[in-house]
Amino acid sequence: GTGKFFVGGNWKCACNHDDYYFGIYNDFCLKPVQILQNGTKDSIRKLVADLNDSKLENDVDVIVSPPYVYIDVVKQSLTERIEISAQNSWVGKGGAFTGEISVEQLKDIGCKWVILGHSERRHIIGEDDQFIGKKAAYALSQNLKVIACIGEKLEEREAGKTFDVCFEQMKSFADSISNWKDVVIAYEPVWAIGTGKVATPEQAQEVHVAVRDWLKKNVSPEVASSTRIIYGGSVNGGNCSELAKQEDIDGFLVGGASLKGPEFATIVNSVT
Ligand code: G2H
Repeated sequence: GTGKFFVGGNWKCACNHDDYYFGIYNDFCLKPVQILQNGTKDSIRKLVADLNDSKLENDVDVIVSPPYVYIDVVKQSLTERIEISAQNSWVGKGGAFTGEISVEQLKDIGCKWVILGHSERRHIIGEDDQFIGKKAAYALSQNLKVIACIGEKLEEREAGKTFDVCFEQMKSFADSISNWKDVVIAYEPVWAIGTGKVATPEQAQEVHVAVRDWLKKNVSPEVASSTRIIYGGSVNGGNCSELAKQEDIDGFLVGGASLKGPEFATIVNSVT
């Protein structure tokens, strides 16, 4: 692998693990009764306590990404061993942008990272490549590190367009990023997200190599050999070690399975 193994927990809109896979997630978290029971101060307190109790291998960067409203309380109660990421950020300097959260504010409450270009923001919220690229440039300019997400939809994979789509998304990041040292790329095939259908280690490896090769040709050999490319999409305690063995899988971005402390620790400790 490349660099230090990197495992991020993306808590998303804080659904409970089981509902996330078996009910709510497919309706984009719109079932109010279940939502009321999950992703609350109580469930987050429990998750933080479990993470504080878990034994994490030393040689891994570990990050969690709570919903905005819980970042401050998580930052104050979570072990400093784990860094905090936001799930999104505003595209420029803060100002009159109702409902948005600025990079400056995220830095102020102790965030070190932001996830940008997640497929849920691309395909549900409608953020486009250019907007996401601008967000990355602004976050990096303020020293907020970026987890830059790419990935193809099922129909794109079936049409043989996986590489085209990923390279196009890479291009818009590359057009706005000049310093790659604070960037981690997350390859998350959309068909594998929250579906329980994980990519096979070979399927993931194939895209990771292609992305690294793209970086080599389009950015530089140095960036290609030093930038971590992590995999996301239905990673869990059972499938992580096979994936982690792949040469170009440098870590994971974990959704559903990051909502259970012990399982998340198993994934962190799958470092090879
Ligand atoms: C992909 C992933 C985390 P999950 O979105 O970013 O979610 O592990 O639930 O598929």
